[in-house]
This record gives sequence, C-alpha cells and structure tokens, in this order.
Amino acid sequence: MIGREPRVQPPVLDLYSDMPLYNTKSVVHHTGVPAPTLRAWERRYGILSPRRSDNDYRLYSERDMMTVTWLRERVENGMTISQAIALLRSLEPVRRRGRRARSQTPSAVEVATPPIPDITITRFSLDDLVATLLSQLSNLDEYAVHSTTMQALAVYTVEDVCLHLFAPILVELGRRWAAGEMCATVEHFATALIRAQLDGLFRSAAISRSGPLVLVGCVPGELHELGALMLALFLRRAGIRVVYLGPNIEVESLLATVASHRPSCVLLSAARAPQAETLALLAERMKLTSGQSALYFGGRAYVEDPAVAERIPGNYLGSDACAAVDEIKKRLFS
Ligand code: B12
Repeated sequence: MIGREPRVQPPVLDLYSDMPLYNTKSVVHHTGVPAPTLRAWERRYGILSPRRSDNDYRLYSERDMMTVTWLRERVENGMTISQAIALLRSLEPVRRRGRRARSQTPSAVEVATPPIPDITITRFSLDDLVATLLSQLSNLDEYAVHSTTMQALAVYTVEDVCLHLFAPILVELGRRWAAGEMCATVEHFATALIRAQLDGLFRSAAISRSGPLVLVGCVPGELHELGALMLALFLRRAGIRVVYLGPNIEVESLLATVASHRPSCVLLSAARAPQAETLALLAERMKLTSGQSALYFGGRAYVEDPAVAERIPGNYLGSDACAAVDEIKKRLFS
C-alpha cells in the first residue's frame, strides 16, 4: 500500500456536547450512516443512547454524531463493526486519562500525573503491529507495550495475536540476541511481559470443569515455555479441560500425576534438540505405566530435526498449535 494509513486514535468525544439535539434524519445526513444501521448499532452494541423527544423521536447529541463518524471511518478502513466497537471500548481508558489531564491546571498536571505517552498506533495490520511492539519492547516502554497489546486484542483474535504478533516478535528477538545485535536484558523483559499477557489470557478464559482432562507442559530440561502456554490457552479457549504444568517437567512427578489423574492426553513441548531427545525415555515409561493416557508432542525442536520425532513412541503433532487443537478435539470427542 502506498502512503500512510490513517492513525487510530480515540475520538475526542469530550470536546463535543452530549445535549440531545439532532433527529435521526440529521445524523444520517451528517454521518452518511443509514438509519437502519444506526438502530442496529444501538440495539446490538449499545454504543449510542439517544434520548427521546416529546413525540418519542430519537434525539442524538454531537458526541453521538462523532462516535458514529469515527466508527464509520474504521469500517471504511477495513474493520468489521464489532472490531471497531471493541477498539473504541479499548481506547476508552486512554480517552479518560486525556480528559483528566486536560481538566487539571498545567502545574497540577506536571506534579500529579506522569506524561501521557503517545499510544496512538499509526498502522494496524499485524505486520505493522509487530514493528510497533518490537520498538516499544526495545525501549522498555511497558505502558506503550500494554496499550498496543490491548488494541491488538481488541481487533484480532487471541490466536492471531499469539501466532502472528507475539511469536514473530519472540523469533526476531531471538535472532537479534543470537546475532549480538541486542542484549539479553531486552529479551528477558519482552519474554516476561509476553508471558504475563499469555498467563492473563489463560487465567481469564472460561475454565471447563468437566470432560476429558488434557495436561500440557514442557519436556524435562526445557525452559522455553511460551509455545506450550499458547497451546494450553488455545485448548482452553476451545472448551477443553486443560491443566498447564509449566516448563521443565520432572519425569517421576509427571508419571505420578498421570497415574493419579488419568488424563486423556499429555501434550509436551520441546524447543531445543537436547531436550527433545529426553522425551524418548519418558515416552517409553509412560507407555508402560499409563496405558490409557496418550502422549502427544511437538515444538520447534522437532521441526529443526524431524528424525528425532520419529524415534519417539508417541504422537507427533507438528508445530501448528491451532491444527493441534483440532487434532486433540477429534481424539477426545469422536
Ligand atoms: C525467550 C527465549 C528464551 C527464554 C525462555 C523463557 C520462557 N519463559 O519461555 C530463556 C531465557 C529461558 C531462554 C533460554 C535459552 N535459550 Co532461548 N530463546 C528464547 C526465544 C527468544 C523465544 C522463544 C519463544 O517463546 N518463541 C516463541 C514460541 C511461541 O515459539 P515456539 O516455542 O516455537 O512455539 C510455537 C510452535 O513451535 C508451537 N509449539 C510449541 N510447542 C508445541 C507443542 C506441541 C505439542 C505443538 C503441537 C505445538 C507446539 O506452538 C508455538 C506457536 O506456534 C527463542 C527464539 C525463537 N526463535 O524462538 C530463543 C531460542 C529458542 N533460545 C535459544 C538458546 C540457545 C537458549 C539457551 C541455550 C541460551 C543459553 N546459552 O543459556 C537457553 C536454553 C534454556 C533451556 N534449557 O531450555 C536458541 C535455540 C537454538 C537452537 N536451535 O537450539 C533460540 C532459537 C535463539 C536463537 N536464535 O539462537 N530462551
């Protein structure tokens, strides 16, 4: 695409009156949004709350008019209306911070509130968000990282944010670290923030308390856990009863847990070759001791060296976490 895409900013609603003055015809005329669409947005999303005139006609404010125009522009720029509304809602705290800062005297603002960083995103494709987030992470700018992540989650699915925003960022950080272009501090900072975000999503997803149990974790010695955590998150979001066990699972305790809880499946991740090999022994022991629990495995280590996967007596799932969820659902429910 040539030229700049429009900046995604919260509409400056507070500058506009919320006095109910305009009838539907006038709003349609000023915003270009047809009356049935206005009513649908009102009914489905509760985004507008026109008051009623004495003769029961809807009356909208200038602020409503601005909201409608802002939403129309987002839709014209390629968002669906529900994405645009989710984005508007995610920007609301930012708008409120701006309002608070504006209402204070200049000296009070200096003393009482930290400077409000420019959290507007100039571009909104996932590729552009990767670049934005990478630079914010490199600057150790936690506030901006949080804001960008929230806006990405308002527009894209959790799965897309994980696979097409977080994962490429982590790979790029790994590349920069290995090439000596970036110090480990930034990589640690970024990993900790992304891990916290994934954990928050995992804890806030609806937990299924019934149905077959699935355990997810990392093979012994494996500290790279974000792929496994993403997999657990996707499974939970797909309605599967999943327990996430974390990195570096110890063999004996895993075998004991499998024996006592009898999960339907155990899914293990390995990111590096030495750890990938350890799974062969664990898989043999699991086969002997836990006949009913199926062992599945995957991760980047087996992509790098597919021959290792062939030596492991378990079910190799590849490295596509979404395809893996479909595969596990098939095993559990058909
Ligand atoms: C963050 C990170 C760390 C963190 C991990 C922290 C944490 N909480 O996870 C820490 C600091 C601990 C770390 C340590 C090390 N790291 Co490191 N690390 C990374 C980095 C930058 C990101 C890893 C990551 O999260 N990737 C993103 C996730 C989402 O990708 P993923 O794991 O591949 O998972 C995806 C798929 O594979 C799939 N998947 C994953 N598991 C499973 C399982 C199943 C069943 C299925 C179906 C799918 C699936 O789903 C995910 C989504 O698509 C990578 C760079 C990279 N290219 O990945 C290096 C990297 C993996 N690390 C590397 C190295 C060398 C190390 C160390 C040896 C460094 C050292 N000298 O100490 C240690 C080893 C530690 C250990 N014993 O495991 C190398 C590995 C090179 C190699 N080929 O072996 C990499 C590639 C960096 C590089 N470019 O060189 N690291």
